[in-house]
Amino acid sequence: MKKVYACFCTDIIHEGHLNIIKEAKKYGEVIIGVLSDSAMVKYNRFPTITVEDRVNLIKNLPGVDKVIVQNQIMYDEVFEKLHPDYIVHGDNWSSSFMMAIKNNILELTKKYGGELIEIPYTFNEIVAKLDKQMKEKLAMPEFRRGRLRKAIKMVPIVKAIEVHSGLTGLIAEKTIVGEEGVIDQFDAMWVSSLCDSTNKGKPDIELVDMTSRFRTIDDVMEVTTKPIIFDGDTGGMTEHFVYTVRSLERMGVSAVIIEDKAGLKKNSLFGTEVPQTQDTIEHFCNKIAAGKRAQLSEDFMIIARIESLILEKGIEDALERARAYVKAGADSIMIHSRKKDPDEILEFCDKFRLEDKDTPIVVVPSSYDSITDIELAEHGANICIYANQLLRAAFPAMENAARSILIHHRAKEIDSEILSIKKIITLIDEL
Ligand code: SPV
Ligand code: MG
Repeated sequence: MKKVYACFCTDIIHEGHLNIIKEAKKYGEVIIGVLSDSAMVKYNRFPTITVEDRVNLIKNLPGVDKVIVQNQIMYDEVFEKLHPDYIVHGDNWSSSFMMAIKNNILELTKKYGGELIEIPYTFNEIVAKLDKQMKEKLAMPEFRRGRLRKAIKMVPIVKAIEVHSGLTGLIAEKTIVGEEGVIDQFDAMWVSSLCDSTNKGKPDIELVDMTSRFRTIDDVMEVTTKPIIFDGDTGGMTEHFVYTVRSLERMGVSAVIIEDKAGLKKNSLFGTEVPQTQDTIEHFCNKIAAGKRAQLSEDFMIIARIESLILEKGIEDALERARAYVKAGADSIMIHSRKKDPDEILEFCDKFRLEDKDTPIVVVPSSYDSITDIELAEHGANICIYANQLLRAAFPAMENAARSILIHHRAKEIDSEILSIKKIITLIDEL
């Protein structure tokens, strides 16, 4: 009996999946791979049911002989262990990341034998509707809110990218790479105070009020499903912070990060170049505890941000604060640095991990940008925030376009460097 293999990355079964099974059955014993949680995340399909439930769902389908869990998007392990005679896949290799999968399968068939059978991808109204419903479920506040805690458990390190509008939200949501056989995408979004303020032409000094910051969150949420980490600055007065926590939870935000500064907050990347005061441990702990008491949902996270290294108070001060903030109820801690090299961040992470194995650590490698998120994960970091790169990329590109038009008295010279008119009018899908 020949072995026929197909991999499913889904929480629901529709005609397309049944078609694949029907086709596969013609060739022999049908083995279906259920993509694991961590691999599904990379595939832009955050699981809404457990892997066990997905296995059971598929086990009971007519025509299926065996179900296994496929741990990686790529098929190497499947070929090594199973030696399938046929791989059945829909012909939806439209994007570069899907092509990476096709190339992987073709290479493996050369090495191990076996044949790829491509069948026309089922695309009809019902399939499209089911697909859309699944996406919409992911965007619901109660589901989105819990996604960050789940993601921390699923991936080696949660990669968050800064967003400040619907458009940047779409970039965070949809950008997927498939280079060198590795499929990757961002796991979460960061609503940065620096970028949200700068985008509104205002300084990063807690001047943009919460109503306006929430408006940005809403714009992002309208067009995305990924979890949101909100930069709550100092959290303001404790009496106000408790209301912010409730509002963020209700919206479906997954976490707020508040920093231990007092008085007029300036951006951390100024360091000691401008006067900045660190809050007392006691006062900041009270703020964290009040936020935790106000919280109604279980999955929302309050993350305490330690500014000791920014203010040159040293690692020991940072560690002392980390301990106190965790004790006060912080679900996670963020450690920040504006040094060019990552040494002090790594030293902090290593030392903190020796005494606390569980509390997630958040890092923001804006200044120390030579280290990779993979290396930071090896030192115990759980969330890596790329805090300002989208806005920093957009500004010089926009300024360049404005200058070119002024210099040449026309737009022709800049045209080849900017998005084509055809692309801009079709960039956003209509419902
Ligand atoms: C932000 O992005 O607004 C931050 C990170 O708080 S930093 O700008 O480095 O302070
Ligand atoms: Mg900020």
